[in-house]
Amino acid sequence: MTEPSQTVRDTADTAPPAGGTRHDWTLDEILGLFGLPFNDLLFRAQTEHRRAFDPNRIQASTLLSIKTGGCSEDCGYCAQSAHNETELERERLLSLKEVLTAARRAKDEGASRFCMGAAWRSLGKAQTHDIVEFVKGVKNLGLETCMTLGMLSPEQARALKAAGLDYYNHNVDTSEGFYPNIVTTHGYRDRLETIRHVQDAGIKVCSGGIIGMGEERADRAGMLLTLANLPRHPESVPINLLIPIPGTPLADTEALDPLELVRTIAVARILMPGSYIRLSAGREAASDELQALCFLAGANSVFLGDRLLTAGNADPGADERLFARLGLDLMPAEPAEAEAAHHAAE
Ligand code: SAM
Ligand code: DTB
Ligand code: SF4
Repeated sequence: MTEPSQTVRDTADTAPPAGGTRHDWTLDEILGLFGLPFNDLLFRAQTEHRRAFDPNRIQASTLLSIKTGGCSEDCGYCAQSAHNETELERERLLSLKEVLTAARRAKDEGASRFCMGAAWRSLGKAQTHDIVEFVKGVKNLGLETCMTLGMLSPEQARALKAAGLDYYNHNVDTSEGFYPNIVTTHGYRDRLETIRHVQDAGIKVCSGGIIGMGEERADRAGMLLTLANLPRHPESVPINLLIPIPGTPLADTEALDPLELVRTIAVARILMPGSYIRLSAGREAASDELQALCFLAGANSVFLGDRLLTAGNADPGADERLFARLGLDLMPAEPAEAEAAHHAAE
C-alpha cells in the first residue's frame, strides 16, 4: 500500500501538465491520440496522470436513484424513458429519511461522494424544496454531494449552490453529430446550456458520456472535444460503457472492443489532465484485467455499490479485492481549500 499522499490538488497546482491545460483541441489532434500505438498512448496518459495525481488513489462515489422511471425524454439507452418498453417500475420521489439511510450506508462503504439521480427532463418547481433538503442532509453527514436532475435554469443552479451542492452531473453523452440518433426530445445545445448554468453558479461539473452506442471513433473523439474545449474542464468526467437494456432501441447494439474503452479513457486523461476520469457504467461486465488497464490509462474514479441508478454495478466484495490486488486506496472527501487551489490552476 502507498503512503497517504498530500492532497491531490496540491500536486496539480505545483505540476501543471506538459503544455499546460488546453481548451483549443482539434478533432484531428484527438483522433491522432486515439490512433497512437496502444503502448505509446498508455505511456503518455500515465505520464500526465502522474503529473497531476497520486496514481494509486481513486475517488469513489455512490449513486442513488431518488426518482425512478417515467421520464418524458426519449434517450435510446435509458431504462427510465417512458418511450422505452423496459421492465422498470416507476417510483415516486424518495423521502429525506430514505435518502439519508442510503447515504449513511454509502459512507460506511467508503464513498466520499453521494450522487442522487432523478429521471426528469428538468427540475420542477414543486421538487426544489425536497432537493435542497436532500443536499443539506447529505452534506451534514460529511459527504460531498452530487445531483443529476436534468436541465437547470440559472436560478435553479444558484439555488442548488446556495444549498451547498458540490457537483452537478449532466453528460453530453456523445458527439454533437451523433446525438440526434440517440435523443430527439432535447438537443445537444440544451445540454451545453445547463452545463454553462452550473459552471456560472460555481458548482463543479460532472460531465462525460456513453460509448458503445454504435457510434464511430470520430464521435467518441467529438464527445471528448466538446468536454475538453469547455471554458473550464469538468472536474469529473464519467466514461460509461453502454449497458444494453432490454426494451430500449440500443438493446441489441454490437459490443464495443473493450480496448476502445481503455483508449477513450487514456485520451480523456491527456486532454483533461486535472480532472477525475471515472470508469462508470459497465464495470459489472468488465474483467479485473480490463479495469486494471483503465486505471493504468488514467481512470481515477469509480461508482461503488452494487447498483448504479437502475442497473447493476460491481460487487462490493469483488471491488475490495480488486483494489487490494492493485494497491489502490480510496480517497476521502476533498477538503475545501484544495478545491480552491484547483480552480486557481485552471
Ligand atoms: N435525467 C438526467 C439526465 O439525463 O441527465 C439524469 C439521469 S441519466 C440516467 C444520467 C446518465 O446516465 C446519462 O446521461 C447516461 O450517460 C448514463 N446512462 C443512462 N443509462 C445508461 C446505460 N444504459 N448505459 C450506460 N450509461 C447510461
Ligand atoms: C453517469 O455518467 N453515470 C451514472 C451517473 N452519471 C448518474 C449513471 C449510470 C446509469 C447506468 C444505467 C442505470 O443504472 O440505469
Ligand atoms: Fe434517462 Fe435522463 Fe434521458 Fe430521462 S433524461 S430518459 S432519465 S437519460
